[in-house]
Amino acid sequence: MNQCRLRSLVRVRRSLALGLRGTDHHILARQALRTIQTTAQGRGVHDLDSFANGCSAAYIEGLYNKWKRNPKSVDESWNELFSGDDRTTAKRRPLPASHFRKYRRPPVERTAIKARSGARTASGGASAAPAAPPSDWKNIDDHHVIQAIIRAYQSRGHLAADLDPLGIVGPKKHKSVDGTQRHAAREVLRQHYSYIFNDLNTMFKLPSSTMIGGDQEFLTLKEILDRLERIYCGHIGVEYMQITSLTKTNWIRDRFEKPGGLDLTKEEKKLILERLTRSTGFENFLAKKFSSEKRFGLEGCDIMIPCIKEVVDRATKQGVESILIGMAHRGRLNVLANICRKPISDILSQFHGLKATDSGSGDVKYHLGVFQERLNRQTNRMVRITVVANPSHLEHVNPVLLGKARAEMFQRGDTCGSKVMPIIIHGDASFSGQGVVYESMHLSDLPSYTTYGTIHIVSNNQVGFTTDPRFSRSSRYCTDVAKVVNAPILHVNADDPEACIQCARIVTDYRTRFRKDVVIDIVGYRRNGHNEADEPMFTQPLMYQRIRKLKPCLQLYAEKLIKEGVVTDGEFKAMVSNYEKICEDAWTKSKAVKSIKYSSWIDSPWPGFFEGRDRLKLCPTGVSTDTLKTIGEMFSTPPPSEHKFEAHKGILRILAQRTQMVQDKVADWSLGEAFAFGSLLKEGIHVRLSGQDVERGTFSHRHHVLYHQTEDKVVYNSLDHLYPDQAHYSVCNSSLSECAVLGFEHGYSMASPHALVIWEGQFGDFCNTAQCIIDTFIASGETKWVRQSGVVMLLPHSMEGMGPEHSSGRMERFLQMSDDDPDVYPDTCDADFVARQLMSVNWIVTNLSTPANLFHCLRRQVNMGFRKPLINFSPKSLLRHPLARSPFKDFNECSSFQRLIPDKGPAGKKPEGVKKLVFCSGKVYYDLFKERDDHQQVETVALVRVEQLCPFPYDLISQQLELYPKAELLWAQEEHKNNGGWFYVQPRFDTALLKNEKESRCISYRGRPPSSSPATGNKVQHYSEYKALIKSVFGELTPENKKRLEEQIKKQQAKAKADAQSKPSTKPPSTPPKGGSSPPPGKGGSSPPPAPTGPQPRKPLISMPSRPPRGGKQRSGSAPAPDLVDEASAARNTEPNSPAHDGASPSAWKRSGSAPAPSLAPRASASRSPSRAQTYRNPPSPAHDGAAPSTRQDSSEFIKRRPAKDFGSRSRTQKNPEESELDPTRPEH
Ligand SMILES: Cc1ncc(C[n+]2csc(CCOP(=O)(O)OP(=O)(O)O)c2C)c(N)n1
Repeated sequence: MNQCRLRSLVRVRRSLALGLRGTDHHILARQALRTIQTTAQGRGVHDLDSFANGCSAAYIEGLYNKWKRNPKSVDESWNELFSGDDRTTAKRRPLPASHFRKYRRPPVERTAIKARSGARTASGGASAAPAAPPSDWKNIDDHHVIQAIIRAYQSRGHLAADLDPLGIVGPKKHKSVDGTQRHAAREVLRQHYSYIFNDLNTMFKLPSSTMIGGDQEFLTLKEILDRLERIYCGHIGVEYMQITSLTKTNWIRDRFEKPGGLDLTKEEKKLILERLTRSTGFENFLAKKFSSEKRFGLEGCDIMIPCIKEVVDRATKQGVESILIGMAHRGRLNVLANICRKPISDILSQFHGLKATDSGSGDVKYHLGVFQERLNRQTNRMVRITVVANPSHLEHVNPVLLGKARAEMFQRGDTCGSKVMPIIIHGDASFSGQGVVYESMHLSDLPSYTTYGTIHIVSNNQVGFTTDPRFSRSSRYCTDVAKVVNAPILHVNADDPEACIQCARIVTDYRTRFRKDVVIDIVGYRRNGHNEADEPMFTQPLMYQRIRKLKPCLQLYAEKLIKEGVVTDGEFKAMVSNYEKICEDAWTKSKAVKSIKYSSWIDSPWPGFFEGRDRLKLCPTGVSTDTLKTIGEMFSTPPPSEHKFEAHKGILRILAQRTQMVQDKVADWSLGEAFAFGSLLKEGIHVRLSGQDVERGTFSHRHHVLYHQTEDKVVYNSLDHLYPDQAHYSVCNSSLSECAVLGFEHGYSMASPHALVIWEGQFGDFCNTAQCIIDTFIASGETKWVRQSGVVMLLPHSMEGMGPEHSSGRMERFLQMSDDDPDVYPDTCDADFVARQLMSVNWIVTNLSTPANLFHCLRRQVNMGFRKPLINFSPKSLLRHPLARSPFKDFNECSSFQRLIPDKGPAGKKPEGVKKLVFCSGKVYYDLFKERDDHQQVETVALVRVEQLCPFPYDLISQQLELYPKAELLWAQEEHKNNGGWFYVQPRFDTALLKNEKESRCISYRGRPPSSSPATGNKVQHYSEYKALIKSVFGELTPENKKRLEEQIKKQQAKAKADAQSKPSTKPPSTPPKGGSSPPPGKGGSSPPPAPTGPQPRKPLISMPSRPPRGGKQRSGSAPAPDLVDEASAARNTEPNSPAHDGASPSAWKRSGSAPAPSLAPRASASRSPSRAQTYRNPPSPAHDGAAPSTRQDSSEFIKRRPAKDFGSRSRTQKNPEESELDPTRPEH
């Protein structure tokens, strides 16, 4: 390639890049250029050289695309250039001069040529390009301007669209040279405005970036402007040029620009009129019958109902079987009547003020949910329509709806949203004002949260209560938030029903085609005040003067169709009176209704779940040792070596430590949780764990997903591959949102009772950003809407000296919202007391202290005959605390959840000698346990753990009170007095004490004083508060105790030193809990205690176990080892569920210095659906032999490539994982 050509190509490339940067065009243009480069081989490159600049790049690209489709569709000269076929040139037939002029190589500016040729000559390059007549410049420029004008309309035409039926926010018309009034104001056409209106009859060739010509290649300027004006500045304003995908923008262009594409038939128009008649008729009827009742009517945006109906019809035709709608008050009753077809008499009966026959507190009529399954007559297909019950808190139903939709997709095995479709209806003020909208939008494209496109419909009445949009948002449109997800936004004038219906069609088709979010903004008005009793003239006088003069949309449209001859006046009147009759009949029927049932407004029925079931039967939660072993082995085994999965060395160490635990038959927190998940998966229960960084776990303890160290997005999740026919385990790191993600998981849990759905907060402290979801859905959803949910919230909580916002999950708030009566002692003699108590409370609040109890508690969530939210305050330092471990026998068939764990040590064995009975909950128990030992009060102080705070375990508490009749009663907590459990437990203890007539004691508080901040940020203060708490329970350390402890510490230090010298360097990290509240050695604390796993000393950390062969017959788990059998049978004869360290001498655990292993596990695909929707099971594997994991399935399935966006090499350049991610003691902030 000669120098000249090379330089030219470089210039062309630069021009194209400059002209098109930032879009897909850029890539396309580059490809085109590459082809041009190749095909132009052997030709003079001056052709390219002179055409290529920023403006013409798009033009060339367009021509090139067109040529690629059909070489004859472009001028011969272009064909020649693109094909690079010199023979064509030779044989070319002579073209008319005018034609040839257009595409002849344009002239090159003489001075430029001179300069360039000078440069070339200087460098020994080529000669100057020939000149061309200046008239060619004009022609090229004109085409450039046409192209720019077309683009201006496409990208900014919406700014001049006629969207407001009130004409308040309207385009200013400008008179052009031909006398036509045009909307496209200067802000659309900008610099082209003055240029273009000089000669409207010039013929122009249309670029490929527009479809306005249809089959025509040439149009006059006037025609081009008229068509663009009609398309982009009429009653629809479409925002789509912000979308970065060329396919999508072309698709939308095609739908809007193609001539005739938006035309409707007479029949279609008639159908719109009929539906509009219903929509308006329903509001009119309610206004007539209940003039003073709030109904939040739709008047002014009545077309929304026909729009939704169009979406429903069209989506159903395209295969959707279930449509979920989330919306607020405005027009909701109309949606129930005319979209869901809830019998109008049922709706009207809500106005009669009737008593409910079932329990619950109910909700106002415009918040109730609906579930209807019916035949859609338009499509002759069955469709389910759900309107999810919602609170007054605007927009907060959005994530709940999305979660429910996602779960339904999962249940149906719908992997692309082809069967289930969510629709969210927004108000204009709330859409732009509420942060949850943005948070929910950001879930739309995440693999584990996507609903494959949500249709957003804004009922934009241009006012929020009494506030004008000019004072309620800073963005031009209320819909601007949707741009963050690249959604096309169609603004449409609500008084043009046909335009609205066209938009409804386009958004539905867009969702079906691309599975992405899309928005229609129906710009109307609100004919009445915010509610029907409100006077809008107080605050919007001018607006309402206009509204009063405006005819309703129905009347306008009827007049139009009558004029067009689509319907007669008589036909229209008949439509109106027919619907009036329907409403009147329903009214008569509704008067016969004497009571209502909340349950007939349920949005998430669980057919078959409650029928024939003893709801009060609590099924056992323990599992066999074999199951534990299978799960434990798989959970601690690295991916199969044949896949060369490179796991991090730190992970391999953690797996090895897990292996050790399995061999020792003891489980730490992580293993306990894995046992719960794994055993439920085995039973066909789908488990979903979601939240920020949950895959690894904030405290680096979980590691359910292993990451390939040299390949991006290659992951391994062993819990999803435990059994071939197990249910699907989904563990997903969420977006950094509490509100939307918790709402989503709550919605997910509503879809089916056969799933364990867990949201984990990064720290419990952050759950208050989801307070609205907690208050309005989780705490009160059941009583308002008779709807159950078993969602679990895991909230890391404990005072570890980590400051005010990393210490408290605000337990007191959850307890305060619990609806069990503190003054009523329940009937504890009832055989079903435990289940009944659980069933009648609004949620369960736990603060657990052992892995086994976590296991049982999580399993109980799905073993109950009903569903209840569980709020569990999970530990931080306990995740690795040597005492917070449970032996396998605490998980087996004889064990169960312990609502209260009594003292089983010397104090519990000799209760008569006990002077203080200390009740506590959660992590503080371990502090008290150690300090009691240090203070040598193991026989005089009994420590009792209240694991389940709500519902309060009255029966067990009373037993404890009776067991220690002479002891002083204390409640010890690490939280401040106005926080934690104290205010909840105190009146309940009083109630329990009052029950016993002989009782004269009362319980007193030991803990931090009240504070407005949940925790100090000062470590010194933290320790002094800790010491004060300990002192208040045990008193000062005696001099003898101090001396004894000092000696102990010295001994331990000497031993540790000797160990360090004798042991190999592969020793596992034995890190004591970081930031734990236990005072450091030398400050009255003691060294970390050993794992209480029995008499044998802890083995040194083994090297990585060799993985059992997969797919073969031999397996390690097929026959339990003799010691396991013994363990299981022995366990059956022992007292169930006794914690490992109960009864163990405190000094025993001090002997060993080995800290527990930080734990972790592996993972796979995030968005897989089950083969059998009902049971949530994974597809069966042919390799399954019904036994241990080693033989189960083709191991190639184990390693998954994540269905996530490719962010290139970014992830590879993140911080050094060695330094941060795998530091087991380093919690993330
Ligand atoms: C989170 C929240 N804040 C405030 C309110 C009180 N409120 C009820 S309706 C309303 C106006 C909503 O305006 P818009 O979203 O435009 O819907 P419209 O009622 O106009 O249809 C307000 C502020 C509420 N219900 N929820």
